[in-house]
Amino acid sequence: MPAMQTPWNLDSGAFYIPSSSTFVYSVYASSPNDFGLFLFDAYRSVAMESKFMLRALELAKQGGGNVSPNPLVGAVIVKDGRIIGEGFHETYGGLHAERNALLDCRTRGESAAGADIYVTLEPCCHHGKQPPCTDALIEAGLRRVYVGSRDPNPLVSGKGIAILRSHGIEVEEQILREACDAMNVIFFHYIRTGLPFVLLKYAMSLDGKIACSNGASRWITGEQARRHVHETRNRYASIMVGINTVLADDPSLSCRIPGGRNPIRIVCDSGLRIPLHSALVQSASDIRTIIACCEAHSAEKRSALEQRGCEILVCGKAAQVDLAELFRRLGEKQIDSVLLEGGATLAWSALSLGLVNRVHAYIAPKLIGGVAAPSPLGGCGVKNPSDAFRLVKEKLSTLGSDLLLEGDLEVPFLSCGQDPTASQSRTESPSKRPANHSRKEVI
Ligand code: AOF
Ligand code: ZN
Repeated sequence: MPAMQTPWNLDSGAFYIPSSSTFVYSVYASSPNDFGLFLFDAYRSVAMESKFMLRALELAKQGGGNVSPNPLVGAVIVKDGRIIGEGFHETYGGLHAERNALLDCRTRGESAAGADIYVTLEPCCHHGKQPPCTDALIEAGLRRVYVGSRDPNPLVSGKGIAILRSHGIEVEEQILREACDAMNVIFFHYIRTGLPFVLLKYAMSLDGKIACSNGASRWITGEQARRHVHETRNRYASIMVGINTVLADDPSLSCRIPGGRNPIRIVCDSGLRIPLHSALVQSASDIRTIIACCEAHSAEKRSALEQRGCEILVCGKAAQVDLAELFRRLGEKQIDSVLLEGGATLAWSALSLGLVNRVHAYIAPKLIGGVAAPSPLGGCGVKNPSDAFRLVKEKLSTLGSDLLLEGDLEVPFLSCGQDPTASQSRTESPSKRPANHSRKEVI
């Protein structure tokens, strides 16, 4: 994330007046009048609202990796300009942020009656694993609720706010909404589509190679970039690779940062070729491992894999895994996010089916060369640069001597051999799109 420009100092509560406001401030400072006072107060209250919502955002992020497929939510209770309670959604199925903040109030011996609460997501109003947060806020006698994002969950979606208002609680919406929305991009996508949010990640040399022509790939990027990947693994529910990557690299796909959490490993392996001695199968009884395959597979191999703790998911009757079906089934299993780590065939298939939402491209300042050295995307590619899949909201950062280019996909759907002029919109559900591939490699 780019450094956020804030007009205040979080620690001291002091104000920094941006240049656009200098005029207003100096008018007020040189000759205080009602207009100047009004503007200054308005400015201060916006800054205070943002300051408390920023704190709620900080709290919410602490739930990262533990609440999936629920959203990250933080809450701060404020009375007379002072924080009297804080909380966040800590674990899936556990207390919601608002109830944790109310609990914190009680622990501190404070009363939330007449206080304001800042919450990054609209309070829920339904019975799920937890009772409605709206009930808790009404019972506690909160005066005002400041909300970041609306909850797109159809069970909530505006109803939570309406219930609070109908009980005489003031509700202010869209406080730091962009930051609150961005924090829950995975939840928003999952709750709207039922499909996991897919992040395609690859590390390549400056000449676009993910390995040398002999297959050697350790390491293309440096330590900082690799650590960043492990931080991402820690936040994503699952990590997926194709069988060719398993056969070439024998990866463990674990999260190797202190206190990190391993994502569920998923291998796209149409013919169940994964070796029983591979690192993934050997550790399948410790780390959940799903092998997606086609109907035509050996019953003997399947049972050997199952005995070692692998889950077998049969997706499609054709010779290759039906990726659209696989992602739908993963969504049904409450897997809300997939970190797609290659290889090139699987990455192209997912991209061309419109299943990829975001890309993280790590670029090392190295030149590898070699016609046979692989690049991040296989498949048949587009026929014209104007048909290329485009990234939007792109951002470039440095990690040691490597670059990270990230961005979101905003693509027309193009499958191999399809007339680009007949391309479909990405807003259409991938499950309805034709899987018109002419891939030669097998995943
Ligand atoms: C909130 N505060 O901290 C969270 C909310 O099964 P449950 O009871 O945990 O409910 C999950 C749903 O509640 C989730 O899909 C989302 O709509 C909302 N999450 N709401 O007010 C919270 N985590
Ligand atoms: Zn709730």
